[in-house]
Amino acid sequence: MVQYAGYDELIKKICEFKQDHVFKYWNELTEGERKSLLKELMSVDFASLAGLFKETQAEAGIDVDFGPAPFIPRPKNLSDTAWQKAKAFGEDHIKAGKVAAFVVAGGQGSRLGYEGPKGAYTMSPVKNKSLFQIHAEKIKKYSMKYGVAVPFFIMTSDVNHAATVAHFEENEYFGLHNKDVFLFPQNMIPSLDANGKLILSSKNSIFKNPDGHGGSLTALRTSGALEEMKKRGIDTLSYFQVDNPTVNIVDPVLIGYHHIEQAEVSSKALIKAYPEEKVGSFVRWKDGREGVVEYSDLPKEKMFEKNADGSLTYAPGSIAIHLFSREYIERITSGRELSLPFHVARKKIKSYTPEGFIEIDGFKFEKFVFDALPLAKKSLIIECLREEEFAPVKNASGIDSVESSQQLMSDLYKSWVRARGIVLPDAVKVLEISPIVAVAPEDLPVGMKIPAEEKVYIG
Ligand code: UD2
Repeated sequence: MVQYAGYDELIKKICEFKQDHVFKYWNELTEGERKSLLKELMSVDFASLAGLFKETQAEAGIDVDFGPAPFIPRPKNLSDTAWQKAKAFGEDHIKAGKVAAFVVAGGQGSRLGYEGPKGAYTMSPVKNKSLFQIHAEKIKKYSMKYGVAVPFFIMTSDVNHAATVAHFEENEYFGLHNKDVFLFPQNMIPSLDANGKLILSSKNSIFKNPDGHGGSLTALRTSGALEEMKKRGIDTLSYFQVDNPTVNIVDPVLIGYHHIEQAEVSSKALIKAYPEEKVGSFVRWKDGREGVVEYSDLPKEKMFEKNADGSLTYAPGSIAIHLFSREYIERITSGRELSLPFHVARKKIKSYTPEGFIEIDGFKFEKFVFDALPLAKKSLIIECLREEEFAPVKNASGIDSVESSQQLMSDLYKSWVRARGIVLPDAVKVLEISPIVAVAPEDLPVGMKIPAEEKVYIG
């Protein structure tokens, strides 16, 4: 057994949990390296990890005693009284400076073949702006439109924090004041190999993965972000994912409904295009709690279940757009670590050997943000349209790819132009409108001229 003054208890525990292989290279480590390994191991919750590994060996099951959750359908005619009332309420709320934007951006662009923060991936159809630039420019536009700063909270992870900060600094925060942009990393959790052992990522460190977007609620507290919001009088946080360039980040209608209905969490739903679409389903359990069941957990019979009119029973899909009340996050994280369940993903993981890395089978553990939804005293869901708010960039090609996202963006901008009665020359194949010009059709100046070129950027 290795020895190190002051760490006897820890070393004993590591041996008891049969994880002492982490000391394999102990004799080759410098004093500093030994200390850093021990410090890292100090933060590991060995008992919880053992419990998580046990779960990987059992057949995981979820409570399937649920039906579809009710939602507020999007009216055919947007002059609908309730819709307009919500919009007006929401606009006043934004103008009062009570809304902040929050993006979860702890992931890398690996699936796109890009080894950097996913948010720094450049993809807009004409200008090739990064996802972060698109989001930041929208937030700048909201600030201009509503005459108030909309603070931008960005959750990164240890894997990409430094590169994300650099992306914002190099680009001068895309026109935002840096005092209104808050970047903070989420927590990390060790991964395990197929036998439940910690995995070495070097001679003196263990492999960890970000703890999932469900870790964001705890990270908001531990990073001081919640405190900052309170200081600024923010009561509503608009949560979204970094990979969706058409997200309507600050939506007065959703904000209005959220407050009028006194919800703690409000979410956007779109009608699934087909039963197996890779979005979560909104459900209501027998005891009245509402939440989301991920597509991979939805039992097949429910996935394909149909209503009498032939529509899918579980049609409303979650696109990971939520409004959280600040007080709700404060309440559920008041014990500091919000105990949401961990979901297990079987992954190939790079394990250190002195001859180089080898890929092994392992388990990564992640929390999902939507598991916090059932903790809300009141939640609501409103329908939105795919073509207006959902163009995810997940894959290098095919479904939810860069190409499909660019097409959706261009189509959306063209629809804004038409809605405004602006002439769109036939020659225009691809159109991009800078968020600084418009985040909604009504922002476009009537009488605007669009050049008859194949690719047009309005900026
Ligand atoms: C998510 C949803 C799915 C649907 C879809 C819409 C889950 C489990 N699934 O699927 O139901 O709504 O999105 O696009 O939520 N992230 C972090 N830290 C982490 C892990 C993820 O910040 O530790 C961020 C990541 O940068 C990205 C977002 O969370 O912005 C989504 O992550 P994903 O790509 O793993 O989610 P996906 O596409 O499987």
